Amino acid sequence: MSNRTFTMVKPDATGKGYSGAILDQIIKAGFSIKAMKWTKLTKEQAGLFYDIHRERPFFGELVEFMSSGPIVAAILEKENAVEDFRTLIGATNPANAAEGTIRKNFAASIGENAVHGSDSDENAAIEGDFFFSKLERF
Ligand code: 3AN
Repeated sequence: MSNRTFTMVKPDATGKGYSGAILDQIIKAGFSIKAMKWTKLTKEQAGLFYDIHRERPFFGELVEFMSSGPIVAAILEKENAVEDFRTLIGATNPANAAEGTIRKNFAASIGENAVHGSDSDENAAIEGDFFFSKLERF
């Protein structure tokens, strides 16, 4: 069990002006921010980030979407961070997300689902390293 996870506020949510409300919900749920940046991925960077999904039918759509506007990338800390954050964001498809979850509150569809949350401690470390150097974490 690790105490860190990685998140992105995705382009649908930044574009609708939800970044502040989403970060507020994350902080109120007990996560603290260890690194954060506002940035925009190129298609190539989005493809590398989602490399594990390269063979999935939605890969092209995912890369187009994730490079379509700015994102907020962040490393978060809390006990049991990965699992608790997945609970906080809710199911991948917002139609199936529990009441009060971030995706229920802010996401429109399975593709444009407002936030990313790492699915394992190993991926949390890989994803955090994708965006942040050691000098950018506090
Ligand atoms: P999660 O983000 O909940 O871990 P994954 O890992 O299955 O979900 O999918 C990664 C991302 O790919 C999702 N956040 C979503 O943006 C996109 N995605 C997943 N399934 C679909 C789908 N059927 N159609 C379009 N995009 C999808």
